[in-house]
Amino acid sequence: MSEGTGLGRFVVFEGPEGAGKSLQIERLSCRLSERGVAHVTTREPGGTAAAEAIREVILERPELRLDGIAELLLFSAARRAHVEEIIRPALERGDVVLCDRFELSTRVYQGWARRVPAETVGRVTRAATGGLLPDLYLVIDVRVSVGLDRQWQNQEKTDQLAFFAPPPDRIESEARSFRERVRERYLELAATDDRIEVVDGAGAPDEVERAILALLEERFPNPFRGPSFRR
Ligand code: T5A
Repeated sequence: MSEGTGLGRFVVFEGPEGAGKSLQIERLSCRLSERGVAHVTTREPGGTAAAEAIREVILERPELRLDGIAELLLFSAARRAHVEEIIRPALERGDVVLCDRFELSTRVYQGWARRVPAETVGRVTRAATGGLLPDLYLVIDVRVSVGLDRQWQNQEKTDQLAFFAPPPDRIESEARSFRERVRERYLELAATDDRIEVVDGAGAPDEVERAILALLEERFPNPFRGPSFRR
């Protein structure tokens, strides 16, 4: 953790849509529970009532016109509430925080794909986070076509349970070239920053999970190394 007084680890899962972030967070959370490790799982945008309300505006109202700067400000407002109410208190208690997306998403989606200047993204983000950065970003990398297929399959499961399928959200409705830019940017940033590790997300869920556990055990023996993490 770059700031704060607690001993908790702050691990963020990133990657393109449909990469398998939520699934792997759920699995890691089960592993930590088995070992009695105090932890919190959360997501962006979201995690608090205010941030969930902002999420609805940003993602579920694609008819609203928002440019890259407006998106940056909204994601950042949600992040501010999330950091102050959930993430920082959890880290100060010494809990592990597993978060689905954080400021790397903003650098990639608003900064790169929406072309908001990096300096603007950096300044707004620092105001929102107070300088808090994760110990590690785990980027689950999949080809765009794989992510799209998985989202479709997920959608099919939801459709069987509901009369009306939700329409694609603001970002999901973007063209495939937007998704390609997103994926490329994650890989470029990972190549220049040791806080960012890339995990191949193409294999079966168990295989991806094993790769994530191996990486975490190596980076943070405490609290991730232990017999119950091995199958
Ligand atoms: N955003 C977010 C910004 O633009 N700026 C920001 O600052 C932030 C914080 C968030 C959107 O907001 C944007 C980025 C996003 O577009 P979201 O709904 O939270 O929207 O979207 P995602 O985070 O992309 O969530 P997804 O659910 O689409 O992707 P996940 O979580 O990566 O994938 P997951 O785990 O839900 O898996 C999808 C399906 O694939 C299966 C799962 O069971 C599920 O059905 N699956 C696998 N199948 C086969 N093999 C595997 N290895 C599998 N792993 C998962």
